[in-house]
Amino acid sequence: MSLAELFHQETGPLTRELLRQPGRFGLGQVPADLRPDAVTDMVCGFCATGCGLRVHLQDGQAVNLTPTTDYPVNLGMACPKGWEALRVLDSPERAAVPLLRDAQGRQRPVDWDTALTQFVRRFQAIQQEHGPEAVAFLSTGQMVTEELAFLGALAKFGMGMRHGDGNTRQCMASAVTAYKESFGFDAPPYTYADLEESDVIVLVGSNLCIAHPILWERVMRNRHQPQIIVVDPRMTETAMNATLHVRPKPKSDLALFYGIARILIETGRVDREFIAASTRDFEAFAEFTAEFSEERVVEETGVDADVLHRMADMICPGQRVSFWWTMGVNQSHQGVRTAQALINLALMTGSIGRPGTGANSITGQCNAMGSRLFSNTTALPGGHDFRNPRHRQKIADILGIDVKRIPEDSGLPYHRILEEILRGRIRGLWVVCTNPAHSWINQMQCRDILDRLDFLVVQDMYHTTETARLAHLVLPAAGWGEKDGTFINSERRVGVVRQVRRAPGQALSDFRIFRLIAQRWGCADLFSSWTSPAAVFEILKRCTQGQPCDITGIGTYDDLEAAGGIQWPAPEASGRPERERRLYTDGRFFHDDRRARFVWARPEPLPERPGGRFPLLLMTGRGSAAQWHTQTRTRQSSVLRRLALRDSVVEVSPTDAAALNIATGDQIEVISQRGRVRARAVLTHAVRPGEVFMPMHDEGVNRLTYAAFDPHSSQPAYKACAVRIARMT
Ligand SMILES: Nc1nc2c(c(=O)[nH]1)N[C@H]1C(S)=C(S)[C@@H](COP(=O)(O)OP(=O)(O)OC[C@H]3O[C@@H](n4cnc5c(=O)[nH]c(N)nc54)[C@H](O)[C@@H]3O)O[C@H]1N2
Ligand SMILES: Nc1nc2c(c(=O)[nH]1)N[C@H]1C(S)=C(S)[C@@H](COP(=O)(O)OP(=O)(O)OC[C@H]3O[C@@H](n4cnc5c(=O)[nH]c(N)nc54)[C@H](O)[C@@H]3O)O[C@H]1N2
Ligand code: SF4
Ligand SMILES: [Mo]
Repeated sequence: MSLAELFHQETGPLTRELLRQPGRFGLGQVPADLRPDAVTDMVCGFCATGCGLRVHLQDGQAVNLTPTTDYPVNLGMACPKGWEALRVLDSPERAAVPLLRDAQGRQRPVDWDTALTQFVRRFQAIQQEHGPEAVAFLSTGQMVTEELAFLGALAKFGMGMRHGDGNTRQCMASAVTAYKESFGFDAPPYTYADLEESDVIVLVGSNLCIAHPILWERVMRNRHQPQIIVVDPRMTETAMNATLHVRPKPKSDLALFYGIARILIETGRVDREFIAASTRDFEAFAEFTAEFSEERVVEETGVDADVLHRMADMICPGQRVSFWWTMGVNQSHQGVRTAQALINLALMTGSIGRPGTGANSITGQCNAMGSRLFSNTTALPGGHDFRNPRHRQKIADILGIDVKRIPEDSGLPYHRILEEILRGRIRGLWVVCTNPAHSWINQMQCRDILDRLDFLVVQDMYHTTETARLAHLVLPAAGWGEKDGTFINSERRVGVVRQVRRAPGQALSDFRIFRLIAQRWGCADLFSSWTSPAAVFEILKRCTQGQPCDITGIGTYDDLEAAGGIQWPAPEASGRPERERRLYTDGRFFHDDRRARFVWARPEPLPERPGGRFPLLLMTGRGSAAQWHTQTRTRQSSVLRRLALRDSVVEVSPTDAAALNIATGDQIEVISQRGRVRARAVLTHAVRPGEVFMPMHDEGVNRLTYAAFDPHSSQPAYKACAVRIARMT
């Protein structure tokens, strides 16, 4: 039985119940005493699809929601998380007061005044003793743009921090680097309509049915009877619906795509005109691909020669072919080059800039794209470069600050920040809107590192997250629906979110918290114009002027709501923005010579190869459409809990299970060099002999993972480590 089947067995009765009684779970019907008197449209706060949700209000407070029917993203559809978005906000786990650890090590409620005093006193003391670099921050792709920009600016320009990174490193870093190197800017080309306009849709390392269910619905609306190629070592829900499921050995994608490139080149199925006009370095790339003979590719990937040729036949020029990738590509020791191998295929077949085409990275978190442009971690606001003096001066002028306050490089990436904590050079950490004590790779080491901090501050909606439990100070934050701002979705659409209810207890919006900290820290004068999210949106717009992501033409939040969101770029002079827009329609990219680059590298062996005592390869990823990451939010909804698997599971092939006398449902142990976790065995041909899969939502999973990183993007390679399984003794 596969995870998908088990899922249907466990959740089928509820689904039927929901269908019979649509009103009971808040799906559509509002109780008589809660008649809404107004509605407001806003964007969902879970995934980067960015669906529009219509929130029904009574006396200004949310009483219900329905998917917005005319929003260009979701066209009236929503997945279970969207439907339950309001409900997860009500929970005894919500952080409602600040908590401070006392001398006995217990977290005690304190008032905001005490919390802020401690925050400033402890962090400033660390900086005075060990230098400003001894305090760092970890940010997020899940706060509104105005907040994550405030955090980045406050920390680096106001509080003197050098190092800060985001959970987007876990997620998008490889795509960002790939786009920057290949196109000259982190600019994904597509609009979601491309899913409906393709003749051929190539999904690589993406389980769209689970992770982006509404995008899968968009695929289902495609009237061109598209061929769907799914490249995934596992038989996922998405692969089950493919025309062609290509099943390479894990992390052999590079060889596969170079092999396809060679076939296309040798048979002359490339777009010579596009290559000549819009790209560079094709000839050298073509020469390189000659190494990838059919025999070699079959050997390295385990993909049959006829499958290889069928795939090549489907993606030749003339067709509208779109390539889409997610974490099966990014979370790899060669994530950047794998993403670029797909970009190369799109470039050489001219599959870019036209409807139904593109080399398209799908992002994960609701505001990963906002974080990429405005978080002030790897890039200065508006996609500017820390190392470029002109860029530093431009941002300093717009913000009205001394350019000397702007660091001359981007600071350390996530894993290097943790290393510096281990070395004792970083001693204070401010974690905002992310839960590294569950989500970061190799928890055994991560927990040890977080334990070494002199002062750990966690700012979260819930006081029960794994990281909040370790904190010296917990700052209670408002969540989605409890504050205003904007998100940018995967297709570069800026959408608005609104406050439609009050945050519990003394919880404050992250925006308010940052303002209070600026005052207490003594740098409020730098942020005197950062008075509200709307005011910050104006500042951020100015930061984008003249950049590929120029949004100076966007008006107010109300304009965004009325337009159904607006995709960047939307420069001031461009007039009324269209509903859909794609990039590179003129074949010009963002490098100085306006040409895209072919970029490639030889495949490298897995950092931790299965063998000996650990003969199996563990893959990890999303488990169900009802579970969100570390589950702090989704476990608060009884509906979502019932739509998810009840306990930790591990998919095992029947062959491996038989050798160990394991049956479906058995509690087994999954063991790596670093740790062991207990899970229920699910016997399934969804994984092959030698491979196992576990959803990432259970806290134990990252006790197993091996901390390897892509050298160019520093993104963790979550999807491959060596394990063994054993019956419980
Ligand atoms: N329900 C739900 N939806 C979500 C999320 C969630 O937590 N829950 N999270 C959101 C976020 S932040 C993200 S980043 C996205 C992630 O969305 P996806 O990337 O689609 O999800 P994953 O399951 O992490 O990984 C996708 C697939 O990669 C495959 N894979 C593993 N190794 C390889 C390999 O070597 N090659 C190839 N080709 N494939 C491989 C896995 O088998 C898996 O099916 O989902 C977003 N949407
Ligand atoms: N093994 C394995 N590990 C993985 C992955 C994998 O595929 N396999 N995927 C990785 C990926 S792609 C990602 S994106 C990460 C996600 O990893 P995390 O970012 O750690 O996961 P979340 O559960 O989304 O954590 C977000 C936190 O922010 C809080 N929060 C939500 N909204 C707000 C707000 O408005 N303000 C504040 N202050 N707090 C808020 C939530 O309660 C939650 O605690 O996990 C990574 N980890
Ligand atoms: S698909 Fe993503 S954005 Fe749409 S409702 Fe579900 S979680 Fe929200
Ligand atoms: Mo992600």
